[in-house]
Amino acid sequence: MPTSSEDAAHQSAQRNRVLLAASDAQIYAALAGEEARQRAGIELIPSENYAYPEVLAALGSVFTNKYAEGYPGRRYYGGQEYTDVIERTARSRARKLFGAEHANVQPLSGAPMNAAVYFAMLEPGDTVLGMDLSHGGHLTHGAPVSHMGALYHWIRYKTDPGNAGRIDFDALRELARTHRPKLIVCGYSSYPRDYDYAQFKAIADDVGALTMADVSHIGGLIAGGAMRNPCDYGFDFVTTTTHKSLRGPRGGMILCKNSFRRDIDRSVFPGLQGGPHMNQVAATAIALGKALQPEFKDYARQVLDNAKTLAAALLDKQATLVTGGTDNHMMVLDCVQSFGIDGRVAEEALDKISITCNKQVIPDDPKPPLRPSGIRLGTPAATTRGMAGVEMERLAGWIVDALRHHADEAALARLKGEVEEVCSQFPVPGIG
Ligand code: DSN
Repeated sequence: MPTSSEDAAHQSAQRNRVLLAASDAQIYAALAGEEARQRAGIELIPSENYAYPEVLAALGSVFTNKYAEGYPGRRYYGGQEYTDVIERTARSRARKLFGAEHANVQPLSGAPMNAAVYFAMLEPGDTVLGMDLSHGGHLTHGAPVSHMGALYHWIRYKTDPGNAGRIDFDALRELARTHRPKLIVCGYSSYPRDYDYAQFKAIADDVGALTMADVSHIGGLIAGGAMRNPCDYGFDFVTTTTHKSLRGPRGGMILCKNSFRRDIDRSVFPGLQGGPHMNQVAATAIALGKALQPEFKDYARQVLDNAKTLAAALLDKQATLVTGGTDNHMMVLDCVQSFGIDGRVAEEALDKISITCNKQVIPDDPKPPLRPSGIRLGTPAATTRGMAGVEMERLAGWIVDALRHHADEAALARLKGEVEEVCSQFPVPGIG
């Protein structure tokens, strides 16, 4: 029996949707189309997920109306009795989940989150060590096309093909000793392995560098206890987005030691951003609350189990995976080597069978970023829908069939039917 506040919430959500449908048919049709797309197919982009329904509710709430420059108890505008509650709650949940001394939950997303750390700790021209983009690093880890790449002197470390594509710590130590960076950044968006944070920290200590781990992809897997936590290794800064494996809103968080609290908070606001998006902060608090529940550990473990099962099944079917497999939630499939096609053709073939992935450069890719050699696959979203080992095995079969028969429209149509039939048995949180 719903309570009266549940009834009221239901009516208000329904009313808002009806209003939208009546007042802007064009946008409503796109929204309905996107819901149908998400329901019909399997999402394998490793950085995407299905937000909790409660997160969607908070994002669409009246907190979007509120300006809240400053921090709890120290705001520049009145009317903060509820915004302070949600921000304090989000910060304390983040500290508890990661074992961090301080959490700033205001970054609008991943790129400003990382920029805020750099602006807090670095002067223009300072030397930073970051992972090369094609080897798994992120744009904000010093890619030349980013403003951050231009502002600081980035030295890029790579993986070692002679060591199964793992990070080459000897070369990293050598680079650190030669260039004496002020900051060493680790973290990835396409490196399918866990990180040896102890080695990073030892190298940083050796040269007197600060340490930052950008765990945006695996924040939820760390929170769920399934992967190593850089906070346990004494990292100075840990950054994570909140919309990937954490299933929260699009946003970011910076975790740091108390000694950096003032610098980080001032760098986020007023240094880089204006008013925080309080609807996003409310949604972050909700996602962090969910991650504190015991069942979130099962989710995190299942994401990794599913990735291992999918990787093993792909390898069984003669696919080539960068590093030969995965320790985390994602894998990078070398389509040129496996199927003689580039990543764009592969992405388009999978789109046609309602499997969404993204084309992906592989280490030192000879091909350009819009026609790279690989694709990137990940399991957080499929796991959220309840898919497990059986579905992962089937997925591997569909993927390999589609890539082998990428020009055969009839074969693709048959595969699409099979994918969508299975998806119909796994509702999408928030839209059913
Ligand atoms: N776009 C995200 C990813 O896919 O990894 C990171 O910015």
